[in-house]
Amino acid sequence: MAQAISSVERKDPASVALLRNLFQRAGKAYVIGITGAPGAGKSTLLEKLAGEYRRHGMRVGIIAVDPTSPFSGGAILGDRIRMQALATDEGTYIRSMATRGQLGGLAPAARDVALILDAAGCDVVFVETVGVGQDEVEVARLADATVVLLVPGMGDDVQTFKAGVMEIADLFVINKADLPGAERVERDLNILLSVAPQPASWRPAIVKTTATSGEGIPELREALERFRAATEQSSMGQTRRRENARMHLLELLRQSLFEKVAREQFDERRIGEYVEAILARRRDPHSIVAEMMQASGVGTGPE
Ligand SMILES: Nc1nc2c(ncn2[C@@H]2O[C@H](COP(=O)(O)OP(=O)(O)OP(=O)(O)O)[C@@H](O)[C@H]2O)c(=O)[nH]1
Ligand SMILES: [Mg+2]
Repeated sequence: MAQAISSVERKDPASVALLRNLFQRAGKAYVIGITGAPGAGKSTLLEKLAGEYRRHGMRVGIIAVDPTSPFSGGAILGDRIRMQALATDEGTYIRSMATRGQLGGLAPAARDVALILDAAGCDVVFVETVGVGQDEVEVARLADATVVLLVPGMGDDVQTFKAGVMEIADLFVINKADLPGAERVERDLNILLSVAPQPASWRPAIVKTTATSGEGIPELREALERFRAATEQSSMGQTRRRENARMHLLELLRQSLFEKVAREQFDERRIGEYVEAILARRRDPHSIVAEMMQASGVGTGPE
């Protein structure tokens, strides 16, 4: 599995055939995205939740995404330490991925890794992402269910909920429920949900947890299983899977085109020259791009 994942991450030519073969075997796993602010307790929660699924006889895969921002150094090491209890469990597979260097963004690569874990027999695959940017929204598209973690007293009050996060959440977890303020977050969230437009068949569940002690974890698993049952057969689930497949296809196309042109036309020196030409208003960016596209044989070129 490790070799397959590395091959996909490196985009070896052989990985296309590998993914094609694995695609036939995949499609059974329940892919759950977990997102939330840095330090919200995602990894701690995941370790407990994975343990809970293991007790129900499920095999678990975990993809922990390291945003590799200058502010989060050591996140991978941190996850390893936090998930130590799982490290020796034969039914759990943990993999960290770095977003740095992912030309096409995190989501396509994470989806392929999830596919590998799925094909290898994981019943549940968790994808942990830090909720700081576009990645969280993209990861929500690859997941069958998206869990958004909130914590009391960290500026996650309703006033500061990011609009995008409200839209992607299938389930809300209020973690660190042992800290003061959890009730208030729950109350505010309920008010917000009662006014937000929702698909008629599912109002996002709210589960309070204390990841450090494991409190609320069985309830979280049950809520996730209820969501799965509600979406598996429903038209809401169908619509979502269709939309996800469509986004994935378009994303892959976008990425492939970009990589083709980038491989053939990019080098730092040339980009630097273009940038200077744009700054000096000697060239406009649209015609530069059109020129690059034409040189790669994927465009008609500038008028
Ligand atoms: N009091 C309290 N602390 C918690 C709880 N859950 C996690 N923590 C602590 O919060 C800190 C961050 O936990 P992590 O699990 O690393 O959080 P994370 O969201 O994975 O962090 P990043 O991956 O770095 O974004 C750790 O010190 C945990 O022990 C909880 O329910 N209550
Ligand atoms: Mg973490």
